[in-house]
Amino acid sequence: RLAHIQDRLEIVHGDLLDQDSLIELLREWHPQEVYNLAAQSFVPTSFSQPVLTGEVTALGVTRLLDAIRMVDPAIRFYQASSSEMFGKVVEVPQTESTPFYPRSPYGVAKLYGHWITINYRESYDLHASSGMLFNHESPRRGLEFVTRKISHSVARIKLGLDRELRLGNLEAQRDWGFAGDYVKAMWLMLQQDAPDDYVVATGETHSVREFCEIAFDHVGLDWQDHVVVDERFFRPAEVDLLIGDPKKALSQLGWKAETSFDQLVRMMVDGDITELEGDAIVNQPESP
Ligand code: F7E
Repeated sequence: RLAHIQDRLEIVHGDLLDQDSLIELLREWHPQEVYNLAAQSFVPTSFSQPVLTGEVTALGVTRLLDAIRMVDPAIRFYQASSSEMFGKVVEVPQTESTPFYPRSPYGVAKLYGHWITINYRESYDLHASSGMLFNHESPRRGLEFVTRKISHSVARIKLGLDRELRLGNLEAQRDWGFAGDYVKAMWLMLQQDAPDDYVVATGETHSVREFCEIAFDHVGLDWQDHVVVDERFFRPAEVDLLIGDPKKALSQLGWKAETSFDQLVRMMVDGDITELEGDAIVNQPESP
């Protein structure tokens, strides 16, 4: 997923399970800013691999923060906290002061990461901020997440490569935004004089069903002719409704989401159609 910018990047190895590798990286590269976006981030996998999820997504944050404390406490740190920490929501919409109620081992692990970031900020005076990001999507999203699963399947069905799309809970509601907008908020957090925690969201919520409707409609198809509900994709505990209140990000960072829900859905479907058409051209047999 980095292929489009790989010639402008230097990729080096580090492992959130191996603190020495993190210390080595910081010593060798002297970064001024560190963005921790690494995690076991797929919620269903966190139910089947809860301990691994805790090691990476929770304790991994401590390893990285502690490496920063040891090597150079002036490094500015961003932690990718998640709306999954709000889980079975106790307040609508969710703000920076809404109490947490995670509903998966992933949500629990992210909550640990969130609090250890605050603890290191308060204990060692680190410039450590966390962004409580609501779902952020793009054509580069992994195929296991529902938005990309839908957009990819819509493109395959449109191109005659498939006929049906099997999904779980169509009634789940999420505050979906465009990842390209959200990374600006992350960067802005580290440019502030003081570290802080922010909700990053659009302030709108939509169901999986609505996502399907718009995605199929965009290519002239009716979602009801293709979507099949399959119990295999239901979760042991579900997060039914998320909607963030991004007021603080607007007032303190001057940030707001620029991409609408409709634009996001259409961008993802178009991205998959272009990619699949490209594959079809590449895979065409050579003419004799
Ligand atoms: O599910 C429902 C599913 O897997 C969204 C991660 O980036 O955002 C993401 O977590 C909803 C859930 O994302 C299928 O039950 C229905 O209610 O796309 P998702 P997520 O679990 O919300 C947060 C902010 C993160 O931090 C996470 O790392 O869609 N759903 N049918 C389905 N979900 C999937 N994956 N597949 C289905 O077939």
